[in-house]
Amino acid sequence: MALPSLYPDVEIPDVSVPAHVLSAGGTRPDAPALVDGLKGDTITHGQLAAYVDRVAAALHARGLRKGDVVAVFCPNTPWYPVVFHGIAAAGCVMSPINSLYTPDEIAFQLRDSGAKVLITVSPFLDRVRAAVDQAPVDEIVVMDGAEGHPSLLDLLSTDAPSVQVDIDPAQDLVTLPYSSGTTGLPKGVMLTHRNLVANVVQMRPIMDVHEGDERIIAVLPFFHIYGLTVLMNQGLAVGGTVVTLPRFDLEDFLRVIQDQRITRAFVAPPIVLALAKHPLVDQFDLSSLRTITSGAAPLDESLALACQQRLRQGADTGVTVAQGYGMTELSPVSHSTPDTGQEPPGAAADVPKGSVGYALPNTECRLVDPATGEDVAAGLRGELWVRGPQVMKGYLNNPQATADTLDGEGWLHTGDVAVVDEHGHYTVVDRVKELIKYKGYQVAPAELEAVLLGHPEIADAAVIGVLEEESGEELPKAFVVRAAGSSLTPETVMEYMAGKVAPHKKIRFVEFIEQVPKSSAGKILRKELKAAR
Ligand code: 4UV
Repeated sequence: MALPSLYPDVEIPDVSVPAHVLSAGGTRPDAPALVDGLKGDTITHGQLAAYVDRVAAALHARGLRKGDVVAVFCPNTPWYPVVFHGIAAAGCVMSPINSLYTPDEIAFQLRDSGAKVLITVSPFLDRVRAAVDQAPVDEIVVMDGAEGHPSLLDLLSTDAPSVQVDIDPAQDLVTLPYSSGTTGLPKGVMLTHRNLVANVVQMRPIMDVHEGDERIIAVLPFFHIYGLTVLMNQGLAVGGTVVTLPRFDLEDFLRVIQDQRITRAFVAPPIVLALAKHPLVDQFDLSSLRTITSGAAPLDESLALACQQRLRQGADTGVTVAQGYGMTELSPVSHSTPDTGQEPPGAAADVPKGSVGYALPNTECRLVDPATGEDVAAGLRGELWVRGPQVMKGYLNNPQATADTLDGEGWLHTGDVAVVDEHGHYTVVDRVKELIKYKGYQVAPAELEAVLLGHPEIADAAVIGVLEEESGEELPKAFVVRAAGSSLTPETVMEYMAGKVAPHKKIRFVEFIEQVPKSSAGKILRKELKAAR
């Protein structure tokens, strides 16, 4: 049975992402849209719209057309949104690459997405060169300039005429992030203009938005869909100021909150942990914060409370620690706890701290027993299925994976297990998919297994996540079958992997086994490995 949202539906404007998100450029042209948290450089809403127009014109003049993929590989800076919206306004599709990726990982995404152009920054150029040796692109734009490459300034100073691309928001893709979904290798997640516009609009009723007075700290990366939709696009769409940090450093993070009078922080659980426990926190005035929203991995109830209590001490405004739930395939948000006063009509009870709150407007849910495909009885746990305008179009060039995740009735099978109480509060309690999450980042076991199998002395391998009690993090563990005569040690396996994959995907434990347990169809029986460890 479909459980509707408790919020009334919102209307989703039938426009492109830039048309929706950049509208503040018309109403508040002089207000700051983007601030570099470390350097202070500022782009106003008016400048942002003008720069986006130039980037779109320049890309068009270089021959890029609707549907062409442009990969972006750079840390958070005020220029990232300029580039993203420029690509989108040209009708092209932005595929964001994780800043920590190795050349092999970059090459995989360039090849799989069919990217024609790659936009990056000079400190990343060594990795880019090694990647494009394997997966060539037509052109590499180096934002801050490098010999032999066009720079962002070159794009911005084009005198090419403005472009008006005819975009069909419901069909045309705007971004192609990569996610392993419930199983297998990372796949291109096809998100349309409508998916992203819908998700920005769907968040509105759960937030007590102070129009034009929202100051959001963007420390989570824009290359992850949480950063792209929630921090960047939601923040800009309400006429707010998005303050960027290129990486997480606790002291910088606290200083920027204090100095920039940040009102909202969207973070992942490790940052909540730091806010709750780290002594540095007491040295800064964080009283401007109204809401801290945690997402991307489970947030422990007592940790959320400890963080909220600590930050409320001595502050005039009562900061709320909230939680959102999302998934790349959901653009990404389907659930969130509301700001005070933004509860659905008639809702009385406080949202429990461990909960991910209510389903957003226009979002239907089901909780299903994966074994039978039937809805579970009220109050019981089941796999969360979601249907709504934020659900992806599908996986790029992968109809089988699409059909396995998105059924014929439009339900996205999340692979997460949840319960819902009588007040409509959802709590995520488990995960039935293969995915491992490390500090909020995706780690796909199948991807690590493929890399392990590339080692000549490894005959077979399987990867699972093991919980580290203290941090609450899941750490990737490899079970390895050595080839005959191999003298591999756990250390040599870990070293080999560390050279091949991004730091968050590193194998942290290795156990040698005789045989990987598999079903008769050849599927790794991960449950058996989990039970045996
Ligand atoms: O695909 P992905 O990497 O996507 C995300 C998105 C997280 C967001 C997005 C918008 C928000 O407002 C927000 O609060 C969080 O992480 O990984 C998707 C998987 O991450 C786990 C779950 O297994 C998803 O399928 N996950 C994400 N959020 C939560 C979570 C959560 N609050 N509690 C438990 N697991």
